[in-house]
Amino acid sequence: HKRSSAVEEPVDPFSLVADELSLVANRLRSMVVAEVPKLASAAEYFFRMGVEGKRFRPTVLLLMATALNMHISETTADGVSNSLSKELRARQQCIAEITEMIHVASLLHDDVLDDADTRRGVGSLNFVMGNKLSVLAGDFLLSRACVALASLKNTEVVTLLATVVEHLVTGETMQMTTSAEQRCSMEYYLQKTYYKTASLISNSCKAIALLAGQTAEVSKLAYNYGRNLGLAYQLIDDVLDFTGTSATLGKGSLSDIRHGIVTAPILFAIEEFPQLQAIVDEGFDDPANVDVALEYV
Ligand code: GRG
Repeated sequence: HKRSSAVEEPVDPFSLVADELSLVANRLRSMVVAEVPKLASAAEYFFRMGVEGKRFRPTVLLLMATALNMHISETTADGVSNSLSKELRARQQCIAEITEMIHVASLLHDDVLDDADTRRGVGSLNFVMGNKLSVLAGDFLLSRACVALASLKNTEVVTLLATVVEHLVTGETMQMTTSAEQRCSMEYYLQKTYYKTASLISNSCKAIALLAGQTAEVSKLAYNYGRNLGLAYQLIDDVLDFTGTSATLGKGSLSDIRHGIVTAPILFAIEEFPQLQAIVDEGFDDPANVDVALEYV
């Protein structure tokens, strides 16, 4: 919020880092150039202008960097420290780039697993270039992310973000292999959601804090902030799957329920209307069950 005016007007957080986001987007385009033409066009597909997505993660990370570097910029009157803070900011931008490459890699693999045909309002990469190139492009992006991560020469940060990839795979596997008992458990849903969505945001926030030389205590706060934000982000994403349209989502709605995946809106609806439980237990292969569940949600 603006503090100068008497009436506080909300500020669009994206506008605060808009210029830096363009810089990050340009750098990303140069970081994902592959040698072989087919792989090159596959890898750059979601970094093209206009299909870069919401860039939520880089935005959060750049804002986090602004907040956590305060103590450094406030004490820098001389040129030397100023160049140090510029170098720090460049390293934090690198975290934003790595995070986005890991995120896009996960989207490419996810669309293959789900056989999705649209993403970000255009054909998914698997739809346009096939499953094989999509998987390889995802692998390629992960490799480029690893190389960028290594260039930061900070083993704690490498470990954090390498572990995130394990978490993404774990969350996706949990979603694919849910037992009947786990299907309607809020605890299982939150654990899966942490792995699938919140881990990338929380651990990259922590990496921003560690690079800023923050204490373990502050780094933990950055992690907790990212964790809660990530969980909230996925909860909203799950609600939008019920309430959104192809135009607002950039892909079809009701994807979770049609894949038989039980998300928070259904879990909350069961709490309020216990009779929904029997329908959910029967499953959503029968389109009539989908319609009944939608009524309750
Ligand atoms: C290869 C890293 C890797 C992982 C494989 C497939 C898989 C394991 C994980 C899938 C994880 C996944 C897709 C989680 C969903 C996270 C999520 C909320 C995606 C949508 O994020 P937005 O809305 O997308 O920020 P945009 O398009 O705006 O970037």
